[in-house]
Amino acid sequence: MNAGRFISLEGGEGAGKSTLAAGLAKALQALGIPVICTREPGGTPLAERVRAVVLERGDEVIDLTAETLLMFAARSIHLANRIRPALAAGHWVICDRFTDATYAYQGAGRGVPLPLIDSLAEAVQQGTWPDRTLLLDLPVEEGMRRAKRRGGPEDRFEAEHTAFFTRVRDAYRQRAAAEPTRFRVLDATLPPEPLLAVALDSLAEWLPTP
Ligand code: Z5A
Repeated sequence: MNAGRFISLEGGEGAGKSTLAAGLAKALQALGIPVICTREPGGTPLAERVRAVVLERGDEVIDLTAETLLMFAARSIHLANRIRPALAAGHWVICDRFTDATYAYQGAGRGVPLPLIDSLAEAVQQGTWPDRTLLLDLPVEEGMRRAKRRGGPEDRFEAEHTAFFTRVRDAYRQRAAAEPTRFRVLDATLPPEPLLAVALDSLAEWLPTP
């Protein structure tokens, strides 16, 4: 059995992660690779319920610590019930966001101390990190324009302002620079098809040779 690969997609809102995830899954399946697409927070029925709690704009305050704990609670459920079993079965896992999002949004965006995120990541992931993380890098204003075009009610994150999303983008870029083996930074201003081609190139070392 071939080794499963864990691929995460990251970036600011509207960066094109969901579109790229669908394109990647189709292209990998066409190469005979078994693949599941999933997302965080969420990815299992129970973790999706945690997602609803953490994204909804309700009356009760969810403070920084609660928000961070909810992200990791959902991640723990997701790892145990979906990600680890799929990898063990030799499937590729394409995950729309993972722990880098917690560092970017809760850490840089909200100001949660990084040692708290470090210790939760260690306890929950026990060394499970993506083999490759594709960072879809997009100017903040363009991401906000795309998200607005899509319409619908704003969640607790979409209601944030430019300064917040700028901190998120800077944090992602810093993480990518610090871990060049795991990360590839993709120009998310590219249209979907060329972006998919660049993404596939960045996974070439694990793809079957034609
Ligand atoms: N969050 C957190 O705080 N901490 C954590 O640990 C985790 C998450 C895991 C929900 O994430 C929120 O959770 C997120 C961070 C927080 N909040 N924010 N912001 P999400 O991933 O579900 O939400 P999102 O980032 O807002 O995703 P999105 O808006 O669905 O965007 P996307 O998946 O990156 O983009 P898309 O849906 O593929 O495309 C958006 C639009 O752009 C759409 O109209 C497309 O047709 C268009 N598009 C897509 N690709 C392209 C290209 N290449 N060119 C032009 N237009 C494109």
